[in-house]
Parts: sequence; structure tokens; C-alpha cells
Amino acid sequence: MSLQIKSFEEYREQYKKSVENPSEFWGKVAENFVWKKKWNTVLEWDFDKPEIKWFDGAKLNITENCLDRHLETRGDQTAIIWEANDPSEASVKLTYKELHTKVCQFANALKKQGAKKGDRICIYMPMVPELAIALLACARIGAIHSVVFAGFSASALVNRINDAQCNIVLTSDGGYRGVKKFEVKSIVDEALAETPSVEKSIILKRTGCVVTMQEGRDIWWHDAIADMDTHCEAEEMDAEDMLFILYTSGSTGKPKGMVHTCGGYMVYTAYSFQNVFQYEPNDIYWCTADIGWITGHSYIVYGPLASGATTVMFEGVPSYPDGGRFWEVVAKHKVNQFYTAPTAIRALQKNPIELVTKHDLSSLKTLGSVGEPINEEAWNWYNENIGKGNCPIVDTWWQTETGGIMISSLSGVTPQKATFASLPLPGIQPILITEKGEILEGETKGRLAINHPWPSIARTIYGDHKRYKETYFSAFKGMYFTGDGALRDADGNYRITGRVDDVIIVSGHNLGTAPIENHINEHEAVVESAIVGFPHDIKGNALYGYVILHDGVAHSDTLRKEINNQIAHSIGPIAKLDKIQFVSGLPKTRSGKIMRRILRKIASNDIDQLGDISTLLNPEVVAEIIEGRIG
Ligand code: 7RM
Repeated sequence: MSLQIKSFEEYREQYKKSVENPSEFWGKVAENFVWKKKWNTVLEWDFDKPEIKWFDGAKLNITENCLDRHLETRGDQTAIIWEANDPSEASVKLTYKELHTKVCQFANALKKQGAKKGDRICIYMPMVPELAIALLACARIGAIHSVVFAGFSASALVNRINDAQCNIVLTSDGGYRGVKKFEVKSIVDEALAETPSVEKSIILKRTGCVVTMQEGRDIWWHDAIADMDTHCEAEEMDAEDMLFILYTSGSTGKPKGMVHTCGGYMVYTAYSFQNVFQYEPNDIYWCTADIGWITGHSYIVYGPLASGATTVMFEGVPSYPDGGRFWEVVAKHKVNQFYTAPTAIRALQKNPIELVTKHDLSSLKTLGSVGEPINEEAWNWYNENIGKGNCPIVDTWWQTETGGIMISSLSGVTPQKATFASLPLPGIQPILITEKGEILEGETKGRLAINHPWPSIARTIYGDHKRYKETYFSAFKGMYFTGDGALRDADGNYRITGRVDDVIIVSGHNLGTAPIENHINEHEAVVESAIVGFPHDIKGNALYGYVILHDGVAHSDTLRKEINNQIAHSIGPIAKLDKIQFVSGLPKTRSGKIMRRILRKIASNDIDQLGDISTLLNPEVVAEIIEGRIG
């Protein structure tokens, strides 16, 4: 792989160059891609406006980089391996040639249905190969895709379709996820009653469930592609034209439609993919995320395909038919790079170890983690049982807004340190800063900001540039603020400690919830925990802990005492919890992030307005927690 850094020394050299002369550095990286016209300038930026332009004046189409350019060199290599929810259903392998054909064919179908450059197209589909084809077909014709995770409710879909004024919706009849066969089209029908901008919907048949088709609006996918030409000229796009919108929920208010553009996003996702995972030709790479999240966009579809990789797409869940499914799939496809989330690791860690040991995991070379801080216990379990102490773990810190991985070790190339995301990628300039804006040097902890643009930074919030500025560029002048807190060790490694909105001030002491949770989780009876603050007459705020215990462990005050002793011992008595509620689960977003907003409200007995909980992975747990609340 032409973009790969191969030694720690080279990393240091490249990093230095990227900081000293970012334009020269990224200009060179960008030469590894296919452009229809070269750029006038590599970078123009102003974080005050804010305005960021990478490769201005350049023309390209990202699908020519993900597909056409591989046809000669690796046309018969598998581009996508699709693994079904049901292990007895045959997997699907699409070569680069086949993928190219299918993308072009569907792109023509989109045009026939009236799609054109600049249109916003909503994609609400389960994890089937056609989902990847849909993204690429939109990109082929210059339409802007807006993928909505096919598990979100009709009202979530309405908000997102209306915000972007989408004219077409791509969907399926239904989908499979674990034991569930769920409806998709009926949710779209419900949503489309409130989305006047939508003119057409194309529906893929997946489960064969009964659907109602609306004359003039709805058309089956197979009918839409019938007779379509498999040749489709790629639309010429400006580097700064929008490639996609992806919604991310803020801690308050309506979701933010993050806008990513064609040139910089392509360059950075491919560059970071090749370096972080150290993908080698013929490797099989698997990221378990759903394409409904940024991780799926960047590291199932665009980054790997722009690198000519073989990427696995998985329709199912880690627990079906049993908790060994991930390892079965690794063995089946001889996966070399495996990328998942700490929440999945923690869940799988609870299973009997035979579910791991009965599968041959010897193909694995690199393990990845993303989405939240990985606690030491989970890191060790992953390292020992999955990597057999033999696979570097890349703990990749990044955000929907950053488009690509920002801080991570490069597998086997730069040093790793458990629970630390470690060093910034070339081109990424992290800063630790106090709440008041004083820049901190050396070994320290603070708020994490980035003081220079990188190619895949989101350019705006769709339709709300003011909110973009306020959210990311107003906390610290001239810097992008991540919303996360971090600490830096003497070697410059970063450990992300969690969102800074998770800091609670108890009796004047700033307490981050993440370290307290980590210490609680070390208790042998504890699976997972979440700490929030609630108003307290004397302390200002006090701590409320929600704790999940291992199956069969009795809830007792003795255990509450033990947990508090452990906190007092490891952090200090100030961090002891006033209230500890044992729960069977924590409310989580679909991407595994704890919804602290809800827990905070319950702890404060403010349960009348919990807000929208329909997008949660496990909304049912909320009632249980309210019921068992400690007043
Ligand atoms: C990729 C993704 C972003 C937020 C981010 C952090 C947290 C993500 C890590 C992490 C610690 C990590 N995009 N986060 N990765 N925290 N270590 N390796 O997750 O937009 O959905 O979330 O997730 O708080 O700000 S996201």
C-alpha cells in the first residue's frame, strides 16, 4: 500500500512534516488518487468563519477511486464479502468488477427515477450489499446520501428527511437482526405521510414480508434496475461538493446533519485506513459497525474500497445464534483485521470462553476498538482471548464530525498502551486546554481541541452553519472543540476520558464519571456501570450510580459498601456514590453510547420529560430504572 508508514521513526518524520507544512504533506498524499482535474490550492481555511476548503478547484468522483481504478489491477478480487444474519444463508462475494457493474446499474436506475446531482437521497436500509451499492450509486451521480440507521423510528426518519429535504428514499421491505425479523417499509410509509419533499421510493426485497406499494411513488428495486445499462459515466464533482450528510445526536436539541465533502474525505479515510490497520493486499478486513454510523461509512465502505481492500459487511448481531458468532465469522472468512466497539467486547466477555476457543482465530493480525473509551478489563480480555497476546490493538478515537480516525496507534508500527488511543495521526494537531482556554503543555489533562484542519473535517451542519460555528468553534478561538476530555502522558500519548459534559462538580471537586466507572467495573461482581450527578443541598451535586451485576449476584447493601470502599480506595472518599441502584441494563444508543441525559433525569427525579427514547437500543430498560429509582 503506497500510503503506508512502516516504522515508528517514519511516523515521527511524517508527523513532523505534516505539522510544518500541511499543504505540502497532504498534496503529496492526494497524488495517490485519481483526479479528473488537479487542485489550485491544497488548503484554505479560517476557523473563525468557519470555512475550510481542501483541494479547492480539483474535480473527481469518489467512485472512480473506489471502483473504476481497481478494475485493471484487481477487477476479480473480492471487494465486499457479505455475511448474512442467519449462518445457514450463503454469504455473498462481490468482486470489484461486479460491484462496479451493480453500482453503475443502480446509478442509472436512480437517474431514471429522476435523481440528479445535488439531490438529497435518504437511505434507510438494513445491512445488505445493496446498502453499500446505494451509497456508491448516489456518489456516482453526484447525489448526496443521507443514511439513517434502519432501526430508528418513523419520527426520527421524518425529522432527518425533512431537515435535508430528500426527494428519494431507498429502503427495503424488512430486515433481519438476530432473532428479529423487523419491518422497514411500513416505518417508511408512516414517515412519508409527513415528508412532502419525497417523490419516489425504491424498495429492495429482503424478507418478503407484506408491503403496500403506493402507485406512482414506490417501485421495487429489482424492477428499477431491470433493463438498466451497466455503464454509467461518473459525475464530475468539485472536491468541496457535498458527498453525504450524516446525522449525529447532540446531547440536547435536534440531530445535527454533519456534512462531508468529496475530496478531503476520500483522501483522509483511505490514508487513515491503510495506516491504522496496516492493511496488506489480499487481507480480509472486517468492521462490525452498521453503515448507518460514520464508522460504517468511513471504514466499511469508502476507506477500504478507495484502498482496494476486501471488506466484510455483516447483517447480524454478535449474540446470534450465540455469543460466538463474531469468532465464527472471523474463522469462516479468515479475517485479518477485526474492528469493533468496547460495548460488544464487554458483552461477549460475559460468555463462556468456549464460544471463543472453539473457533480458529489464527488469521487475526490487528484488532480495533472504536466508539467509547475501552476499559482495562475489556482491553485485556480482547488482547488475551481474541488476539492471543499477538495482535496489536488499535484504539481509534474519532467522531462523526472528524470523518476519520484522529488518534490511534498504527498497528504494529507505533507503540500501543492499554486504554490509551495513543498518538495523533499525521496531520492531526491535538491540544489540551483548560475550560478557560489556557493551553496545557506536557503531561497533563484537559479538554481536547484540535488546532488545525485535517482533510475530512465536517464542513458544516446542513442548513445551520451558525450552529456549526457555535458547537465546534466557539469554546476556544481558532480551534475545533471535540467535546471530549483527555489526558496526555509524558510520551505524548492521549487517553480519552469521555465527554466533558460528563464532569460532575461535587463539593467543588471536578469528578469525571469515566474513571469512577472504571474502578467500579473492576469489582468482580460488576459488569458495567454509569455515574451521573444529581442536585444535593450541601455538596451542590452528589453522585448516583447505576450498576449492572453479573447474573446470579444478589443485590445487597454489603455490595454497595464494597463498591464505595473500592472507589474511596482508588480515587478518594470524595468520589463515593450517594446512591447505588442495581439495574439489569443501561439505556444505550444504537452505537453503544450510554444515554446519560436519561439517567441524569431519573436520578434528579425529573421523569416527566425524558425526551425521545424511541431511538434507544433498549427503551424498555428505562421503565425498569424509573421503577427501581432510589429516592
Ligand atoms: C467514531 C464514533 C464520537 C464520540 C467521541 C468520544 C467517543 C469514540 C473513542 C471514544 C474514547 C475512543 N463517532 N469515542 N471513539 N472515546 N476512545 N476510541 O464513535 O460521533 O458516534 O461518537 O465517541 O466521546 O467524541 S461518534
